[in-house]
Amino acid sequence: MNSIEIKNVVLRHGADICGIAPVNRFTDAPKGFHPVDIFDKCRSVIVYAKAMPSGSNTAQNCIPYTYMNQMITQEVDKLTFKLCIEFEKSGMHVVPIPSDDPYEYWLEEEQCGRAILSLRHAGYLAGLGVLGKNTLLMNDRFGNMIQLGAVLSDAILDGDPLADYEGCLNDCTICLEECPLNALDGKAVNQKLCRSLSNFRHEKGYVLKKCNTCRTSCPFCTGIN
Ligand code: B12
Ligand code: SF4
Ligand code: SF4
Repeated sequence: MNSIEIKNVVLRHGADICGIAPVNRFTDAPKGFHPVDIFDKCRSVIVYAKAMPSGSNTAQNCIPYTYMNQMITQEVDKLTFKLCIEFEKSGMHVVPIPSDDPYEYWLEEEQCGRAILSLRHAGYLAGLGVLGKNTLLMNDRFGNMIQLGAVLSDAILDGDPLADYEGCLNDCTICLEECPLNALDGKAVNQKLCRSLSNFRHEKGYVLKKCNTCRTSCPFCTGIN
């Protein structure tokens, strides 16, 4: 399959956007978190996303958004699973990247985790958007309301151009100001602070998304106009 055929397969299986990043674009990935550290024959990273319905953003209660977040994560993981089956049938060797959990890197004291591959960076390198000061990837059509997924492939494929649109306005600091925990500095998120709300542990054992303010307060939450 060539790059166009691959992207058509991904879109046909339910992704809203798809792009390809040749592995040589990942030179600045931290050691241990480069696609080749996961799959030594990786030549291309196929990155895609599903747009998340935004109605739950306006709920006064965190449960609808928590539910949507769980569902879209499962949807993207199911999509990745189906793509692996289809690509393998065509003779391609692919390695899946989970959309969220699990990952191994974990600093307990700092409450800081790191996925085997940063999907935000992979999405940027595949032309799916630009990184905002809230650290999220924003796409021109769907804003930051996208759930990312990826597979690593041994095929040498044509890369998509990087997004050429502007993301954050220079003087915009809404997400930094609106974060209730001051967890953002414009470049990274303090995970220990953020997790207390974004991954709030309810006494019944549920993990609730009690905060998504940096996402929803962004003027480009659902698209860049
Ligand atoms: C751990 C994690 C978190 C952590 C850390 C978030 C973060 N910004 O990294 C916490 C718990 C805080 C979190 C919260 C949320 N998350 Co989260 N999270 C992840 C997860 C599982 C791993 C991300 C990770 O490893 N971060 C740690 C490292 C990579 O980040 P870093 O330390 O800043 O990295 C630095 C360097 O190491 C270097 N670097 C690292 N890798 C690479 C690679 C290359 C090529 C380069 C050049 C550089 C580089 O650059 C960084 C800046 O210096 C990803 C899924 C995934 N596989 O990517 C989802 C993910 C980032 N989360 C997501 C979402 C939606 C959220 C929330 C909005 C959920 C909510 N509450 O509603 C919040 C948003 C908070 C925020 N502003 O980040 C989405 C983002 C979608 C998007 N539009 O960008 C993702 C991609 C899940 C998905 N599949 O879509 N999350
Ligand atoms: S999810 Fe909430 S706590 Fe975490 S960085 Fe965004 S606004 Fe701050
Ligand atoms: S709120 Fe403003 S600064 Fe933050 S990500 Fe959105 S555009 Fe960028």
